[in-house]
Amino acid sequence: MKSNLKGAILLIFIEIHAVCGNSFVCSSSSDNWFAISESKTNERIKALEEQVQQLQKLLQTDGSTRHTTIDGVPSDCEEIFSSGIKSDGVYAISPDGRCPFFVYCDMQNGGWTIIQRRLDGSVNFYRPWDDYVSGFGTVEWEHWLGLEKIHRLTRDGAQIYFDLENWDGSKQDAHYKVFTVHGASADYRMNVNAHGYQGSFKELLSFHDNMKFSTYDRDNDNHGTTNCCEKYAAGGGWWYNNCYRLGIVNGVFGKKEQGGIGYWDTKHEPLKNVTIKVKKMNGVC
Ligand SMILES: [Ca+2]
Repeated sequence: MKSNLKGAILLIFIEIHAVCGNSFVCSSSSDNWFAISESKTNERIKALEEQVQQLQKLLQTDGSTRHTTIDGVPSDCEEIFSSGIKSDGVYAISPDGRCPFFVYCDMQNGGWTIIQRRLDGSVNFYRPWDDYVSGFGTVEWEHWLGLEKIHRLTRDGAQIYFDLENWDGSKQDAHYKVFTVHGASADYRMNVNAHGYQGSFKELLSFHDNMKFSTYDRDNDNHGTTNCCEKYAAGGGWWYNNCYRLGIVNGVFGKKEQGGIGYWDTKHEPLKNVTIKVKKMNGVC
C-alpha cells in the first residue's frame, strides 16, 4: 500500500514535469493562444499539486495506522469470555490497540485478567524497579504482569479483585469497583475508590490510594528516609504509604510474622496464596 502511494506521487510529478519542462513555473507569452494554453496549464498544475498533497496525507495516515494499532486482538479476558471461550488459560490481549501481550485469564469467574499470582514461591519477588515495570515470572503460574501493562489495562478505570488463601486453607477476598494505575511519568501512581467495597475483611487498600509505586531501589513511600519495601516487605514492590495495610502481597513466600505474604489490620495477618485480577468497570462511562 505504502509503495503504491509513493508510485502515484512519482507519476504525478512526472506529469507536472511533462507539462512544464524542467521548471514547475511555465513561461508566459503575450500571444493569445499561448495565454489560454498557459491558463489551462496552470490549472492543471494546481490540480496535480493538490493531488500530491492528498496522497502525501494518505501516505502518512497509512504508515501511522499500520505501525501503531493491532486489529482483531481482544482488549482483555472479559472480551474473550464474552465471545464464548470459557476455559482458563493464557491468551493474547491488547487493551489499547498497541502491541499485544500474554495474560492468564480467569474464565471461571467471568473473564478476569490476572495481574499477579503467588502459588508456591517458585518465583523471586525481590526485584528492582525495572523488573516491576516490565513484569517477571510466567503468566501460566507465578508472576507480576508489570506496571506498564497494568497501566494499559486500568488507565480508564477498572475493578480489582484479590483472591487470598489462608494457611489453614480458608479463603478471603477483597473487591474494589474503581482502580487505576497511572503511567511511567507519575511513577505508576495508583488510585482506588473504597466506595462499594466488598470483602471478607476490613477495607484496607485505600490506605495506599494516590501513592506512587516503590521498590527497594526506588523509595516513593511516605516513611521518610526509611524504605518500607526494603525494611518491612522483604523487597516486594508495592504502592507503599507509611507503610502498608493491604500491601505485602509481593513479600517473600512463606509464613513469617513480617516479610511473608500477608496484610496488616491490627497485626500482620499471614497469607499462603494470592491472586490479583482486574476487569473493566461495570457500566459505560
Ligand atoms: Ca521512604
